[in-house]
Amino acid sequence: MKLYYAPGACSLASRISFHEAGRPVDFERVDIRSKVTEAGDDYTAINSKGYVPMLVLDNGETVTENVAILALIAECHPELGLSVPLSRTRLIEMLSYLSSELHIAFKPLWHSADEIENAEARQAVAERLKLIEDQLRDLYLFGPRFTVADAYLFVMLRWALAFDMPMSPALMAYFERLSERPAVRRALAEEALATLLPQHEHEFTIVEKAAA
Ligand SMILES: N[C@@H](CCC(=O)N[C@@H](CS)C(=O)NCC(=O)O)C(=O)O
Repeated sequence: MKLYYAPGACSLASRISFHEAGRPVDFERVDIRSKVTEAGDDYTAINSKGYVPMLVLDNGETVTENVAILALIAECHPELGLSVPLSRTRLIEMLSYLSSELHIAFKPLWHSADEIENAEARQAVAERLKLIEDQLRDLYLFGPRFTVADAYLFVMLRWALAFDMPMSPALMAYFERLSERPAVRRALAEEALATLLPQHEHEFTIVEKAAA
C-alpha cells in the first residue's frame, strides 16, 4: 500500500494509524501547492481531487477522504477501532465530526488573510474542541484504548497549538499523552515535525504551514 501525504497535513493521521497497527506502508510526499509528487509526477493525474491523503491499495484501488481511509484502517486492524454496541457507527460519527466540523473550521486560518474571518474560524474551532473535550473518556476519545479517531484529533490539536489557540488542561494532557506514543513520535520524525509541546520551542515552519 502507498499513502500520498504532505508533512503535517491531515494525512499524518493515517501515517500514525498505520504505525500504531504495525503495518508497513510506502509513503510518497506531495507538494500540495504545486501538485507535484516526490517522484516528480503530476498529482492531479494520480488523484483528481488534488488533495491528500490518498491511499493506494495493493490491488491498485485507491481510497481518498480521511474518514474513509481511517475507517478502513480500523476495519483491517480492529484493535484501532471500537468494541462497543454500534462500534462502526460510533467511529464514523466521530470521524465525520472531526472532518466535516473541526477540520473544515480551520480552513480560513490556512487560506485567508481576513481578520474577521480568522477570528470567526478561531471561535468555531474553539467551540468544536470544547464539545470534543466534553466527550473525552478516560485516556482517549473512546476510553482507555487509542483508536484511529485519536490520530485525527491529534493532528487537529497540533494545528490548534500551531495557531496559538488556547487549550484546556484536559485537552493539553490528552495531546501530551498522544505525543508520547511511539507511533506518533515516529510519524512526526518521519515528517520532520516538532511535537509542539509547550516545553518545546515553536518550530512550526512555513514549509509546514504550506502543508495544509
Ligand atoms: N475532504 C478531504 C480534505 C483533505 C484536505 O483538506 N487535505 C488538505 C491537507 S490537510 C490538502 O491536501 N489541501 C490541498 C488542496 O486542497 O489543494 C479529506 O477529508 O480527506
